[in-house]
Amino acid sequence: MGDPSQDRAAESGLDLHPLAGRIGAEIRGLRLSGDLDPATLAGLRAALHRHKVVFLRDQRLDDAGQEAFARALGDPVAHPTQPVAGGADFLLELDSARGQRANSWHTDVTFVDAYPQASILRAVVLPEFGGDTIWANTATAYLDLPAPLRSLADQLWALHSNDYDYAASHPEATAERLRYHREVFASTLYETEHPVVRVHPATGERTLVLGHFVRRFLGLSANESAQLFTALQAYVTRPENTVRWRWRVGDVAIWDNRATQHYAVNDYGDQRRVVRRATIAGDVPVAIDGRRSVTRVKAAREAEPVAA
Ligand SMILES: O=C(O)CCC(=O)C(=O)O
Ligand SMILES: [Fe+2]
Repeated sequence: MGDPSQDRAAESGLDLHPLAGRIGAEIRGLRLSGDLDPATLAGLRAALHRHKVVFLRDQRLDDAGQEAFARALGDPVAHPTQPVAGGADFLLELDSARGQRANSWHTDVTFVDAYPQASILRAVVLPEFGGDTIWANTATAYLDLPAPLRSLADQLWALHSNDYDYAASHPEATAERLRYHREVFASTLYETEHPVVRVHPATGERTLVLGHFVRRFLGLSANESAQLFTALQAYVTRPENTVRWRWRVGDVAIWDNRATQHYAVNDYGDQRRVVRRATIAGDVPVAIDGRRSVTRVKAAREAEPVAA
């Protein structure tokens, strides 16, 4: 478990500038690469655990540089269903021209049990204006819950799946985007049960595990689940609990995916926006009572009947 005084010492080598009251800091004067020394890497991890998301301007990494840095930080993993970006080993590309806009609150890949512990995102092509990303702190959100809601959350489990109704949450989606969701994103169906409150293995903090992959809560009806989800999720996304980053090409954001959610603001119309992401392998969440998340379903989707 992280020792806060050791974490402070590890961070002391970094030029850290907090950006908002509860989450987010910019690190200046550091060039990310595969060759960072162990003390700098320890500092980065400590900063990540405290600030939840850190930003580094003007890194101008290429794919190989981003991948080398990811390997230095941990064990990179490719996305379980989406293809690796052209020319890369494990990077995922999100391109607005393909309708990949991530404009709903989520924690990455929570439809699997050991979802990534961290994500590293680099801005490749940006719109002239708009296209910011917002992150929210799921540890402070937990602390904000009034006592009765907190004890409810402490006992609650949720089913997460990648098989959600994309059209219902994205009414503007094109037919091509819907086909991509069905045939690529949900080509293998996952259903995983996670505790709504997990204990962060590095900090000991309790964090909320919610976001857009939640289908329902165990033991509650769809209707009850939807209402309770809205009530709990609202604590995550309160403006006081967030930080917003105005990207410049070459910037890198690194977030603790065990203690955050994020949302890519879709306010740039048909301008192009391309980002590339590396994810670092995570661990199976542990609930307050010691029980662990379980994947119940991992199955190839059956081919849909093709309209004649
Ligand atoms: O496009 C962005 O800013 C964030 C996209 C996203 O959700 C991710 O990279 O995990
Ligand atoms: Fe994401």
